[in-house]
Amino acid sequence: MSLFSTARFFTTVAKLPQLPRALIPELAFVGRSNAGKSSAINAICQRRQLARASASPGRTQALNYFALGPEDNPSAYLVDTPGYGYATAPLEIKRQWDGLAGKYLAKRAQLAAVVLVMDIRRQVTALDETLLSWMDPASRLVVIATKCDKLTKQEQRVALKAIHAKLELLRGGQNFEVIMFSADKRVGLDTSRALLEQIVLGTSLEVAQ
Ligand SMILES: Nc1nc2c(ncn2[C@@H]2O[C@H](COP(=O)(O)OP(=O)(O)O)[C@@H](O)[C@H]2O)c(=O)[nH]1
Ligand SMILES: [Mg+2]
Repeated sequence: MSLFSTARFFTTVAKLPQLPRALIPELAFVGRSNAGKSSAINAICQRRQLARASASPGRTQALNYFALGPEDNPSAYLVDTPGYGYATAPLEIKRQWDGLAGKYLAKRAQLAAVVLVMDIRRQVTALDETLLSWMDPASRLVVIATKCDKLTKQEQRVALKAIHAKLELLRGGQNFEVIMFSADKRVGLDTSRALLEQIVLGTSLEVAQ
């Protein structure tokens, strides 16, 4: 059984001081609105409605925590961050994102990996770049290039190559993996689960600060 099939809602964090104190590794899922983040989380966790369908731009910005592993002793948290980049989002929403999710990504010691969900057809956008610039460059980055069912095999190869090239530039060639994915056609699910599980198991927080 996959670690991810044990996922259950744990808590919602609307302000940084509410972040859980436990030294449990966290996998933060980020992505621009409509990239396919909720669908990817639901597919990986084999749940239809764990991460709810697209929130409206006006909705409160919050981090949603899901616990993974044994009921009384979770081995990891999956953290769903608000989608960013609504064309119509008011400045106030953008500030909230930067202030909560942005600070969380930059500072959270428990962060084992950032999982960036992107539409394989849109590539690494300027917004993704901003987000990557907040991340500690030493943190693991897993890119889920989703909706690959929308491309032919040849187009997939070209798109993956371009994503790799861009990330190598942005990250100095280090510490990232790209997984081709489709929630609809169930591509990359096992690869994602295996890699993320391995990252969680390999994260020791006793030495983290
Ligand atoms: N073709 C295709 N569509 C997808 C896939 N994943 C998500 N979508 C669609 O993309 C839209 C946004 O998905 P959602 O998961 O809500 O994105 P979020 O805003 O990033 O959470 C929805 O209409 C989904 O049905 C996929 O793998 N393939
Ligand atoms: Mg969503």
